[in-house]
Amino acid sequence: MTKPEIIITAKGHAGTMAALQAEFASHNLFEASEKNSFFEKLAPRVRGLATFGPMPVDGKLMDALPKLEIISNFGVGVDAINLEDASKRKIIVTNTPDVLNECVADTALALVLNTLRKFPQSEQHLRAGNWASRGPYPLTTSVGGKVLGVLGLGRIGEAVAKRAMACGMTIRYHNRNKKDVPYPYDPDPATLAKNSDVLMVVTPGGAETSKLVNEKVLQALGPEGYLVNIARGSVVDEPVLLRYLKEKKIAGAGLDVYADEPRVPPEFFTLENAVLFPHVASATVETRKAMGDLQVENLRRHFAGKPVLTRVV
Ligand code: 8YV
Repeated sequence: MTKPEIIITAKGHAGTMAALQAEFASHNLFEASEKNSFFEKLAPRVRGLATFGPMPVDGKLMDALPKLEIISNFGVGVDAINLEDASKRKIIVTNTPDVLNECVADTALALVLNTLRKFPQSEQHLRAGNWASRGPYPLTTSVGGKVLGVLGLGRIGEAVAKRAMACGMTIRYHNRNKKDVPYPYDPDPATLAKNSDVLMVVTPGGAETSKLVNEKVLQALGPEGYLVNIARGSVVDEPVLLRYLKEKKIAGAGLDVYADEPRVPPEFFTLENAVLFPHVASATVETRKAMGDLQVENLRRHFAGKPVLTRVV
């Protein structure tokens, strides 16, 4: 039986790449010297797209592949894929939810701890020889007793809340719709920010949440408040955040995501009140394998005529 043909948009985790290449007749977009002729040549045959990373997948790209049946994304966030365009063309879109919840929540908690307690900065103090020459690192602020405001209390948000409570934090949240959970609900992001010590952004990306954390929200968070973002850079107004950090209009920020990854505005690098991770939330061998397995399984099932496991549209 001939293998279904797919395009792989970017180089992913080695095990996933090996599985995709073994099971499907795969073509690597990231190795193509000329993208237009690459698509033209494959257009009559390609039935699947395995997507990795932030490359936009829009109607124009879908039209360039008229036989496309499925887009299988590596990652829970599908903000780079135009879902409306896919749905209009009856193209299935799948993602990799749940398998990454625990690792992403671990990263969120690490950012809370590191941002409030300034562990990376204090380590830097030691490495620079300042402990012996200048004395102990300045005191920081406790995590226990603080209020964590979760903006986007989904499956990942719940896993973050559980961890934060183990550290003695109390939880509040805002979602578009109130949920049946034991945490107090705030009606909008600014109210949540006002009522929280740490605002934790866990919403999906995309047009609906673009710059949801704007100047009004950061102002409400105030000079004693901290922002942590493990969602998407697009959810926060980045230039405003940068200004608020520089001017100490908020106390600090812990970021795993940025507006234009992997480019991070260099002004961030000089800020003593920011902890910056390079989008590593799900980046463990175990979780990336589980994400890849799910991505491959969705393609496998689709081409075997079975329903996919994690369909978005
Ligand atoms: C990955 C993510 O870093 O799942 C997501 O939406 O942002 C991360 O888990 C990303 O998918 C890697 O391509």
